[in-house]
Amino acid sequence: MKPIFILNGPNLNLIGEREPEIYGAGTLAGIEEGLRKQASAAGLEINFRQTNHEGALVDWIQEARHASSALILNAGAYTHTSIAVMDALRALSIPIAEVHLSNIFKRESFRHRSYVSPAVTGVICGFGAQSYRLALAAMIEILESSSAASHRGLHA
Ligand code: CA2
Repeated sequence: MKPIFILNGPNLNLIGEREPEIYGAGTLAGIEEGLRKQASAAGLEINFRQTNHEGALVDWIQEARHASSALILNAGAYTHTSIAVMDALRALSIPIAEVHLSNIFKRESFRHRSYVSPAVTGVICGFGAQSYRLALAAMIEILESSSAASHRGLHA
């Protein structure tokens, strides 16, 4: 099975250092470690990355088309601005989860619009680091049930 890509956008490298009341006290490295263990308990690997650059995020989403079995994406502020990220996502045919640490609908109105949501399988927000764990659990279930179905000859 190909790894599950977990891609993080701008400023997510700062969580745990600044604004803990919004994003929690945990670091991105701590989130990564927990997700790696969760995936490995299910016999799966993750490929976890963060960038502050929109083009890099687009390149990685394109890479996920062939190199990953599923994608978990926290596009950070690009969620609310990036048609390029949305277009890249629309080229994927793997399951995709949009995650946010904060409940974007409880915050400023400019955060209520997501260009990512229309291009993904599902959205989880507002549970802090647990948003990522819930998204990974959903991706693992989807992959397990589609691999079980393909073993029974139900899928191509
Ligand atoms: O809640 C989320 O996960 C967000 O994607 C986080 C983004 C924000 O722009 C989105 O609206 C919601 C921000 C990432 C972290 O930004 C920080 C800025 C200052 C200090 C610490 C983190």
